[in-house]
Amino acid sequence: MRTKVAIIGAGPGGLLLGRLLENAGVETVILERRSQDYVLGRIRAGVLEQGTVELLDKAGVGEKMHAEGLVHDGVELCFDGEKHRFDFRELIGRTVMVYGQTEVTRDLMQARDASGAATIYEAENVSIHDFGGDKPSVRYTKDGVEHELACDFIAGCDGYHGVARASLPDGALKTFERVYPFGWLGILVDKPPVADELIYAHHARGFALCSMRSPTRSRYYVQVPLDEKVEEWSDDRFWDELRRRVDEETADRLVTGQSIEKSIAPLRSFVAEPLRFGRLFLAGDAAHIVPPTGAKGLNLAASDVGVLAEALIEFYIERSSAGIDGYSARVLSRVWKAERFSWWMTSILHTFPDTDAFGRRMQRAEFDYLRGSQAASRSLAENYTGLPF
Ligand code: RFL
Ligand code: PHB
Repeated sequence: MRTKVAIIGAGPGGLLLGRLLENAGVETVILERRSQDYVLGRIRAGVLEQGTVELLDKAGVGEKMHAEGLVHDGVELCFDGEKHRFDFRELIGRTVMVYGQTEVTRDLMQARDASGAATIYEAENVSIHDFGGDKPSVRYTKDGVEHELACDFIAGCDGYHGVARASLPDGALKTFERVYPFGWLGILVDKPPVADELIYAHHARGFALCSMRSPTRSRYYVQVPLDEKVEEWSDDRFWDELRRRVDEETADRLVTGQSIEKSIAPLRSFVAEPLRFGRLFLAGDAAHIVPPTGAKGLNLAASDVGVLAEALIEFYIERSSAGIDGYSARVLSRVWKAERFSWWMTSILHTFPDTDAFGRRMQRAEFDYLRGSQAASRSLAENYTGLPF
């Protein structure tokens, strides 16, 4: 089998890249280790930057998102029970869209299925070869049969634990990492959200987030120590803990119910450099990880593949390598700014085991400065709604 671009991973990054390339007439094959249902069963991101919304529109998969997604003009930050609303529309004239990663992924999968482009789910033992030369290839096993896919380029959109980054020779990559000493315990529940907008809460007991997927489905998170076991968190224990961390009015308004999903995600900052090796590109979580506090992970995956698609289309249509040569530097400059914002949001909103009294006052001073300063509020709004692509 032969294709132009072999894409590893059918997460939002790989699927969006496939869609943008197919729209420009560049043939792709996507290889995904898991089944379609497994990919759709992962509950992850919920907030799309305006630029991501525009890219999904450009890809021709925005219809359902505009019909069902919730446009949010702002968010609330709550510090030890005191709340302040940041109105992004008023501050900088931009908004975000609440529309789940599951829905984005489903829309992209449906568009791909309808177009007839090849996606091989449950592809085992995927391995990548000869990407240093002109004739790269990908090998995989499907239903016990080994296959080889010859291609012009390989796009590693296979997430943090994928095969693409792991296949690079020692010393090819420089990596930067920070592992945080806590995780997020998240639950999904079929009850109306507690508020119209997201509430990010700092409390001495730990961070909490009130989010949503729709007017009838809510998503809540609380910060927990890394060694916490999800089995030890009954729904009642979760609701009690959440109530303690938010302001009184929110606690009183909370509509609780039986969770339909409950899981713990560790928090990490990670960047690999560079993101291109001959004919192999890394994009999305394969290239970098942000802690979820800034809601940037999915958005970065989208902006990476937006740049990569442009570069590959330029190669095929204009016969120019300028885009692929500049891919790594262009993407990394935006990635580092999103890393900074996610790290900063994490630093001010979480309770760190080693934070002393001075450190807590610094967190408080950050909050007071943010809510009192138009300049600081605009900076928050600019970063949260997404820096330019
Ligand atoms: P994905 O989604 O991990 O997809 C990678 C795909 O590659 C497959 N794969 C392989 N396929 C073939 N062979 C192999 N050897 C393979 N190894 C892996 C995997 O099965 C998978 O299907 O990466 P992608 O496309 O780069 O997308 C990244 C996003 O998923 C991620 O950044 C976000 O979910 C992060 N994130 C959030 N991002 C936001 O922008 N806004 C948010 O509000 C937000 N909230 C979150 C989040 C992530 C969370 N968790 C669970 C980490 C909230 C949470 C709790
Ligand atoms: C979510 O709804 O899952 C969500 C929202 C905002 C974040 C992280 C996760 O910052």
